[in-house]
Amino acid sequence: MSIAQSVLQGSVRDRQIVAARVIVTSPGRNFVTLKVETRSGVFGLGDATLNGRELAVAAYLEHHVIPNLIGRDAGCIEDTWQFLYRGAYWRRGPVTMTAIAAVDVALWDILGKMAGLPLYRLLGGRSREGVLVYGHASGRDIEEASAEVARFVSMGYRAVRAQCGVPGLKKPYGVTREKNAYEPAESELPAETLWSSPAYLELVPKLFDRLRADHGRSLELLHDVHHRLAPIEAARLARDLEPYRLFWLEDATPADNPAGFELIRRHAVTPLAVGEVFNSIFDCKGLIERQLIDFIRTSIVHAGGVTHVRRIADLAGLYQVRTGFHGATDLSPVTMGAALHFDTWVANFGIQEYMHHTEQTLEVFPHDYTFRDGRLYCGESPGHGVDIDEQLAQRYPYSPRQLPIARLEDGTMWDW
Ligand code: GCO
Ligand code: MG
Repeated sequence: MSIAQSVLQGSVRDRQIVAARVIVTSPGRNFVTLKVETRSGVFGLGDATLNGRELAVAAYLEHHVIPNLIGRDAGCIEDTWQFLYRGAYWRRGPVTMTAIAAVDVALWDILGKMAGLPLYRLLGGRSREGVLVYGHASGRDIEEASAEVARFVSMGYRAVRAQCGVPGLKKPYGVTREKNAYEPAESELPAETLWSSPAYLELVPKLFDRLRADHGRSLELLHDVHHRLAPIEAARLARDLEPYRLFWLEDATPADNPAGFELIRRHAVTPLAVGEVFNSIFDCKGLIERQLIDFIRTSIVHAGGVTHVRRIADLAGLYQVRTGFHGATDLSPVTMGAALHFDTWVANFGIQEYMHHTEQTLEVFPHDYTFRDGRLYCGESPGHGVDIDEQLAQRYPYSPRQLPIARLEDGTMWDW
């Protein structure tokens, strides 16, 4: 029986996709959500948010994906994934892979709801009780950053990412203005920031020297370079940070050329994390197989959903590379919900990034995950456990915003 025929029979008929739509909402920041509905009335949600490029994914879904979904069997998750990936002819890229992810996560959500099982059980069951997360502490200077780390420790965090202002550089990456989560995409046109690698390289070892002195050896500390350094500079920083035993140093250099990481490896044993901007297993493959990284950050929302990221995690597992999914606030609670189920199941779990969403966002996305003692716990409700309040969502119309750019002091464009 062909797939087209099978959707018309028995319970398969209940699983037939009868509607799908894109919901764009901006409760403090933009989110794009795909809602897929079946004939039985069961629906699934997938996140399709690509920060600063939201409407590209919304249009891709509306014009090029949704028409293909109507009439399909929502239970054919693998076939739908292959259809959207191979069938487009134009493969990969963040827009395509985010759109595919939204469909994939929505279909896993439907499968869970129809089976009456939480997503982690569909994947293979629980490997751990709770999911270790890291929060974001930052300060305009070292003093303030250390006080913020203390605040995270007092909230129960066992792992904290620390970022700090660099003297002379305006709008440093990762430093919040208030005690809210860092939201870089703040204006319609990109904000201009200033960068200096020498000034940064002087400062960061001092920051971690102070953090170890103030907070002891057992707290897990992380840091994000945000793709700013040349490989040999990244190697120097990774070596300078060795005494402070980081959990990881993230995006130490742009990964466009994976061989750059060989230079870092040659000089330092600081663990390396990469991959939040990756969107397929082919971006990850070289770094993993050559054992140039320790944590892979590629997330469900930007890399084709659960179906594809599961393959990335399995490949990583062969080389003892662990997961450390991207979890900034521009990934919606839908992604957080799905990621926590994945993290609860996956054998080679490392850590999960957790930037707390604003209360406004959390109201729009009712969810059943909870934070306790430095860990997040996924809920037991069927599917991924995150919903959307569509009426409330309507009250927050899309607001155009782009990510900042960075320039050197002489005006040269740099990596933000
Ligand atoms: C992180 C990231 C974010 C990104 C943001 C871009 O490690 O959390 O680097 O801060 O900059 O997700 O949209
Ligand atoms: Mg990052």
